[in-house]
Amino acid sequence: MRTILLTGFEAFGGDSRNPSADAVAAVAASYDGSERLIIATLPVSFAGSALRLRSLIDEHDPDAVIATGLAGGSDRVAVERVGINLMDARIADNDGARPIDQPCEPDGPAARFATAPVKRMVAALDEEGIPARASLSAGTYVCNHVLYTALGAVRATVPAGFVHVPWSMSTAPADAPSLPDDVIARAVRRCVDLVFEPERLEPGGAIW
Ligand code: PCA
Repeated sequence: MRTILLTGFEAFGGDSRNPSADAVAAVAASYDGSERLIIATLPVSFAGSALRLRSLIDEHDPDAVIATGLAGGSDRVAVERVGINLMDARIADNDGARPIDQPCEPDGPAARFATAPVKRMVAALDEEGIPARASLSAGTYVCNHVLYTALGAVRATVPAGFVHVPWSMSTAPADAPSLPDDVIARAVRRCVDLVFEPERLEPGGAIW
């Protein structure tokens, strides 16, 4: 049996909940797949999230890692392709840290590509009628930091990736785009089920 580490984030920015943690908890509660699923809620802290993630990886030696977080204002699930070596925080994290134009890892590469099958995951969500896209930027806040950290912390053979979710209907501020809570959980579950699959070679990307 293989081990999959699946993480969500605690609330931040004055919110009382984070739909990523809700979705991860829902996936764990109903998980009937064949792998061992380890779930965790990461702190929205640059330093704290990386510490916790590294200690989870040390403790469980996962065969795959999927981290999830909220992209408030997005109307669809975004499967991230790249983590960049940059912290540039528009708001302070939950520990009060607000790095501006600092590297996540001073000696790390400029970027690390997700090793989870991004296009396959997006195609599967499309097929289920769940709005989804592949994303070329996870931002420069704690989610990007976690993606970048995870990709550097696991062995090269371990698929790792990040899924940004929109607001859920039960957490969205008035007039913000959202998806039903159960749809977000289904999207995360689908990504968990596909994490060991090979990537699909099909055209994608953006032409601006
Ligand atoms: N979203 C933030 C950090 C935690 C979360 O859920 C982000 O996109 O960086």
